[in-house]
Amino acid sequence: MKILFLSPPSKNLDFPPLGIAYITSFLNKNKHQATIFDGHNHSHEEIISAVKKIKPEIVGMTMNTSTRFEGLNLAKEIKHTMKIPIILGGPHPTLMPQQLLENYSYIDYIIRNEGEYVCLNLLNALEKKEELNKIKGLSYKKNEKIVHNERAESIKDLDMLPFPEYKFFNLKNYSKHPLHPKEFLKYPAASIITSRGCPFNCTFCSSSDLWGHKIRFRKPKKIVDEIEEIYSKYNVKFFFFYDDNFTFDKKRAIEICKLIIKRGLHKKIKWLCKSEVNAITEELLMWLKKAGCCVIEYGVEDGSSEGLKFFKKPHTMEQLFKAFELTHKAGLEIVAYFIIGGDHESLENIQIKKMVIEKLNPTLITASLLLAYPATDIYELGKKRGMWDENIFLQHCVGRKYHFGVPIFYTKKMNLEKMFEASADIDYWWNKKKGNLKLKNILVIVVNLIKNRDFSKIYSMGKSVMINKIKNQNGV
Ligand code: B12
Ligand code: SF4
Repeated sequence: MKILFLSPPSKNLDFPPLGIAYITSFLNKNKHQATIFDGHNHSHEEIISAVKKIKPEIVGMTMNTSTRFEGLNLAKEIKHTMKIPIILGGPHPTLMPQQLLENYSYIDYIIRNEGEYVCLNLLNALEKKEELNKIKGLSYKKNEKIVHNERAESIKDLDMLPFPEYKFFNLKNYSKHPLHPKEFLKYPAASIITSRGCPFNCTFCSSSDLWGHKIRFRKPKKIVDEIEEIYSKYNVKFFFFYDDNFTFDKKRAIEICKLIIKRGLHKKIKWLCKSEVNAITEELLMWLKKAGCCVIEYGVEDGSSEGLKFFKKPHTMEQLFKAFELTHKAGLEIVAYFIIGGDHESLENIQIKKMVIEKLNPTLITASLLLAYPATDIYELGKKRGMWDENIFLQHCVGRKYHFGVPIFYTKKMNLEKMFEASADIDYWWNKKKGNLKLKNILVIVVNLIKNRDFSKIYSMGKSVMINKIKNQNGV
């Protein structure tokens, strides 16, 4: 079948959506005609006119919670003008299939969790006009009733999958990481996923739910083959290993490094990976560095044991300090992610966070507000406290109680205003100190906030800039 994949025209996307790139190459290998229209930097109208020109038999759309309305608006218009079936997949449809099928009549099918085989089975069945009740992982409407078939098994051997199809993306359109190596700024960057899933269960995160609380790995040879292919086909010199936890299996991570070095790629490329601090050892860091890794991103989240417990983080404070000490020693740049909010959060805890940040000394930090994504413990806790119910995701979630279209989890001790202020203040304070706040970056942030109508954050940022300026003038 001729299927076209789309991703909503988001203002907040640094990398091509790998999920639809994986499904596209898998379907094409299995005799369907799959393409992607890269909607990044295109308007709603431009995407619709591209779909009309391509004339697919069916459209597949990836969607997360933040991009749900951009995606739904596109789906609605495509359905009304072209009368073709619409499939949704990705985080939000996987976590909220009932609500989407119940409330948006133009959605025909939802593919939950891992998409490759389920999508293939659906297209084959539609082509042969077969019953859909045996397709595991599929949700759909039958005689006005919504049916959720049982969950599909995870793909056992990820190495069976062809590499994701990059040719439909205009890589130059995607933005650069703030720590992008200067010498590679003129080349495109790309992301790679070397494993799927995460065995942990942090209270704010939906990743482990999406992938089934287990981690599955690809083999080092295939990963390095993929890097070589992207390097030679698209001239990509900076790679992001966007696994939830690239270093979870240290032995495998070191094997990947050794293979990168063996093939001489470490002299041609640089890369970044995400890791949990509890996986870090001196030996591992030595190999990462040797193989061209220049930045490591850690999910720190909080600076107190109480906070780590609230978020069910898999690391201790001791492991945190040790990992940062070793990473500095190895000469890698560090991006540290923090969360503002939670039952432990207070103005005193924010001060503790700041002290911990000074001690850890990361190159760059992001202090995000605690958001309640569907199916997370945080979402359930807020629901229990009467802060919201499932209908919240039917709303656009714009205004001071929301961020990125998702409700903010706040408490009496740490209300919305204090949270916005703390987040803007920490980001500004540390990133200014480390020289990361270039005028261009600030403008990009402000323009994005205006587009997202996040006026509370703009106000808090402005206030934070003023307060810090006054403090500096007074030598505080
Ligand atoms: C890399 C990444 C990013 C990158 C790139 C995103 C991108 N271009 O896709 C960056 C850093 C830009 C990013 C940004 C954000 N991200 Co992000 N990101 C990830 C991460 C770590 C990996 C995504 C990935 O590539 N996976 C690998 C591919 C193969 O999997 P996949 O995309 O899920 O696709 C599979 C299935 O979902 C399904 N599928 C997907 N789409 C479709 C479509 C159809 C039609 C079908 C049939 C099937 C299907 O089949 C695919 C193959 O099996 C995930 C966590 C995770 N491990 O999944 C979070 C994750 C997706 N991100 C998340 C969030 C919240 C965000 C942000 C909103 C964060 C923020 N506050 O700014 C933004 C939103 C950006 C945007 N506009 O989409 C959440 C989503 C939660 C939710 N309920 O929506 C996740 C799950 C992380 C989490 N901890 O909860 N992200
Ligand atoms: S935050 Fe990281 S460690 Fe925790 S569940 Fe999500 S992916 Fe796993």
